[in-house]
Amino acid sequence: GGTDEAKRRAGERAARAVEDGTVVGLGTGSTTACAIDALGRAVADGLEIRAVPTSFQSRRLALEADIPVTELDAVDRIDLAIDGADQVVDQPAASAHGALIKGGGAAHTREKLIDATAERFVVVVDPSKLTDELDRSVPLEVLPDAHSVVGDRVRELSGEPTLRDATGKDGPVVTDNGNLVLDCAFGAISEPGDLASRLSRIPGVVEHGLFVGLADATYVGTDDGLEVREY
Ligand code: DER
Repeated sequence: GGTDEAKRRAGERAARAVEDGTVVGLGTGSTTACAIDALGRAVADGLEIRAVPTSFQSRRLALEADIPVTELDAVDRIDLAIDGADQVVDQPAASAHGALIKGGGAAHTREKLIDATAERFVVVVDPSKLTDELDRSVPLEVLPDAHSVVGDRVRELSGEPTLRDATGKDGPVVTDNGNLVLDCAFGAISEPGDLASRLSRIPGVVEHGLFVGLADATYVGTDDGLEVREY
C-alpha cells in the first residue's frame, strides 16, 4: 500500500536529520530503503556517518549506496534509528501511543535490538500504515523446532498462528538468524503492551513484532507532503 512518492518523502525527511558523525541504525523494508538512498546521496556529498544495519538486505543496500557500515559491538551508541512499520497506531491515547506492528520483512528481531538501542527511533511510513487500533497479524520469530509448540501457546492466547511460507524457495521463510516466522492473527489488539509481554514469555519465541513505547516519532509521507507525529 501507499505510493512510492509518499514513501520517498518519509524516508528523505528522516534522512535529513542525520548530521556529520552520526551513527545511524538502518531498518529494513521499502520505505527505509528511501532513507538509505537519500543517505547515500548525502554521503556522496561529504556527509560522514556510520550505519548499523538491521538485516542482510539493509546492509546490502547500505554497501551499494557506499554508506560506511559498522556493527553494534563496534560503536558505543546509536544516535538515530530509521525504520518502517506494517502498522502504526495514530491516535493520542496514552496506552497505544507509538505502538507498532513490525516484521513484514521478517527482520524484526534485529530491528527491535537496533531501534530500542538508538537514542532516537523514527518510524517512516506511508498513510496506508496508520490505524486507530492494531489489528494486523503479529509476526513471531521462533526457533525452528519450536514452531508447533509456540503455535499451541499462541492459540491459548486466542491467536491464530500461520507459518510464513517462502516464495522462491520450497518451505518456510528462514530469517537472517536461521529461525522461522509465525504470523499470529489476534484481531483488534486493544492492549498491545499486555499482549507483547505475554508473547515475550512464550519459550521458543525469539522476538515478536509488537513495538510498544519504543518509537520517538513517526514521519508519514503523503502524495504531496509530510505529517510528523512526535511521541
Ligand atoms: O519488517 C518490517 O518491520 C519493515 O519495517 C517492514 O514491514 C515495512 O516495510 P515497508 O516499508 O516496505 O512497508
